[in-house]
Amino acid sequence: TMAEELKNHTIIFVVGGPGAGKGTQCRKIVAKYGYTHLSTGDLLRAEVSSGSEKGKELSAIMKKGELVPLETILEMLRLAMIEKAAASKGFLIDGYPRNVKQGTEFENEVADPTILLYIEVKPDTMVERLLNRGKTSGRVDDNAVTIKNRVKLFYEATEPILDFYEDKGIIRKVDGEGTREEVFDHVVAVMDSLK
Ligand code: B4P
Repeated sequence: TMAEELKNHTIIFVVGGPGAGKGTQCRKIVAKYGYTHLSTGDLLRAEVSSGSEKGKELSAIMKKGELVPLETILEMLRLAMIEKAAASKGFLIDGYPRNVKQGTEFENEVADPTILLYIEVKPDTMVERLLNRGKTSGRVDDNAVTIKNRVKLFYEATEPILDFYEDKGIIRKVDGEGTREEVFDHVVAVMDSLK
């Protein structure tokens, strides 16, 4: 089963608001610790670039700043994890879970997460960084209207997962407000505590 296959793998959920720096910090973790980085946003954008019918539906959802259906995203993640399991010692699951249901379904169908790394930033910081990225990213969701929706949805749907995982004792919060390097110093402290 999937759970057996992943028994010796560390699984880290990387959670934070839009533009909190999840992808940025994950790339730094990969460079230093060699984990396998799976970004749900990147998986979705890859499907969109393929030009498939499904990709068109996904793009429309992302453009509004909404969440794509749970089954779609979980299946993408599961397949990517199976593909990489043999060559990997651990996974950074970046951008997932976005709500409690995504978390519980992952536990049912894949495995239990080792920790949840929570990158905490203020809403103003999210908006500022994403508007800045929007100048060059070409992403359909990096515009003022969509950003506002994404931030709102984060506080409504994603932040409440902290209560859920608090009880499990796996949350590791880091301050995401500093420079990329300052934030990474906090992340390193968490990563080093895992060994
Ligand atoms: P994501 O791709 O996850 O987008 P994100 O929240 O913008 O990413 P991130 O936090 O990684 O920001 P980054 O490091 O790039 O999701 C996009 C969409 O996909 C969602 O809205 C949703 O529609 C869909 N989706 C994704 N996962 C889903 C799921 N599980 N279920 C359903 N739908 C899902 O940083 C942002 C910017 O800030 C960059 O320009 C970066 O250079 C800059 N930055 C980073 N750290 C900085 C720092 N310390 N100081 C200054 N700038 C910094």
